[in-house]
Amino acid sequence: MLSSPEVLASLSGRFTRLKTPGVDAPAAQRDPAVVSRVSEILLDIQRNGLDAVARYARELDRWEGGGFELTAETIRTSGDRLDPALREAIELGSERTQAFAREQRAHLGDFEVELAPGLRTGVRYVPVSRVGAYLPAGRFPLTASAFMTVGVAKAAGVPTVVACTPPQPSGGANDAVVYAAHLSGADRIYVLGGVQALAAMAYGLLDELPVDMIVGAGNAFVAEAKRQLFGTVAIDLLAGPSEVAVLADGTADPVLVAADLLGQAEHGPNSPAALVTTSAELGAAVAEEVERQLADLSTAEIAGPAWRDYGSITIAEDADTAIALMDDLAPEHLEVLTADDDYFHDRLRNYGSIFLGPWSTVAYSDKGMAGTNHVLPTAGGAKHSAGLSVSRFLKPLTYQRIAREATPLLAPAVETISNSEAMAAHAATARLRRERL
Ligand code: HSO
Ligand code: ZN
Repeated sequence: MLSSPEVLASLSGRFTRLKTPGVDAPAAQRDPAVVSRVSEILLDIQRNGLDAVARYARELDRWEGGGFELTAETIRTSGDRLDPALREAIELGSERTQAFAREQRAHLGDFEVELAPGLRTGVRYVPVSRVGAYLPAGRFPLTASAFMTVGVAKAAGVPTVVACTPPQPSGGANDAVVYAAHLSGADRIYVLGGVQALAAMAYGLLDELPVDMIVGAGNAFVAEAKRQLFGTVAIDLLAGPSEVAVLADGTADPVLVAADLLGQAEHGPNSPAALVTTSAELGAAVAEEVERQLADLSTAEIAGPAWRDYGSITIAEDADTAIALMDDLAPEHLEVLTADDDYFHDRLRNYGSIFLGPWSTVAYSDKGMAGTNHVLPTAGGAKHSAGLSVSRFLKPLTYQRIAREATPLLAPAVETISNSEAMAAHAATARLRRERL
């Protein structure tokens, strides 16, 4: 979440910084050691198949089991091993996320239009056939990721969705993640992590066929594996550290603003959090409040360095300057806490997902309770892309039904263009039809 120097220069004099990030270099480029290690593993697995997958699972994840697929019994009983309140929350989040995805699906309509007499063209939305979801379960298991990937793919109508989740130190899979994947409709779940999991899904080593698309977040190795597998399979997006930005005016409550900044800074020591405000008083109050809250936050050893190194507070001269600064940051999550949230909602263009008003907080979406997807573009990706949603699993396939009577409208122009390009065979396909009239 970096500002571009050109945009900052164009806004010069219209904002001041109350807190600048402690490190000014952009987040590290891809680590060459990670890049080469991942390509080594992928090549090995491509050549040596499941044996290599099992070897990496043993070496990297201390996997001692036989096969990787969870039994129907383990999956069915995963919910029973959870605290009842957690179980209920997972049920709620899974249902809410699918409800939103089904609604979005309903708004993506097939259509057919007659563009000219005898020329009918249309679109049919057809789901991808096979999707592989990676469900991380490291320090933070992100239970809701299953709703966002498996559940939304199922809502799109994807016939086969398989999920991989890494083994826990105790040996098996994380029960909450398994229960979430199960409720979301996973057809098979494998206890397999890291690059080997992605390779196994992409190369079709786990069951009969390779998947067409891999979705879901993971560590730097998983992200790099997705990047290298892109082309062999489709991917959702390459997510970097989670980000939050808050756009607030003097009406916002500094306690909530500070809490919401720390709410995502907790993801990792390089998670950016930015406040852009039209009120210098609010800016100062938030700066103080963040320190106060950090003092008794159990994850302060992560959120503290994140705020120190990647946190910022910017005072904008007016609402439109704040909007321009925010559109340049293009944050993954954007909260708007102002007296007129609609003014900002109508004008802001670059963000992964927006949260309007003091009662809308990012964690509601993160945990699946808002229904919206939490797989969102980071690192400025929101300038050109949207997050994962049901539409990503659907291919808008076009078709055309062209009747004889449309030939005079189409053929001569196609011949003219083809001949001008010296594409004789193309021209012939049109000419032959014209001659048959
Ligand atoms: N903020 C993450 C998702 C998440 N956070 C889940 C906590 N749980 C990416 O949007
Ligand atoms: Zn989060």
